[in-house]
Amino acid sequence: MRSGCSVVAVILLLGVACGGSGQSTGSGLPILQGSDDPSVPYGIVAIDYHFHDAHPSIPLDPSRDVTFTNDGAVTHNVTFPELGFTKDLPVGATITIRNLGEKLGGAGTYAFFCKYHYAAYGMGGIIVIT
Ligand SMILES: [Cu+2]
Repeated sequence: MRSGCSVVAVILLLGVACGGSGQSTGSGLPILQGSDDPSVPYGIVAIDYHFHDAHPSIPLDPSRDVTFTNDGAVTHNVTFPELGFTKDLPVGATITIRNLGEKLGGAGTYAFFCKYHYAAYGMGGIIVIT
């Protein structure tokens, strides 16, 4: 007597790569790391020493909230020169900027950076507002 046991293989597609591939939105990517659901905040994750999903961001509605989460091992920072906004992002912390595109001034591309690691590592990103 055998017990029929079927194994279901679950393949996890992980690892949306960092550098260079951030511009392909909606072109066949099976999984977007940053949510494309306009009803939830757009999430950007800081690691050491990079901002995921901000090279550039997907085009965001001006009313979209944007979160920055530090998934790295050291304190990072989020600075938007246009806004005069600069805030430290401790390990494990998340900050939310509501209606980011409205605050930035509407359609356009806007640079932000980590003030601690921009010079040494180029730790910055681009927000695209539609
Ligand atoms: Cu940093």
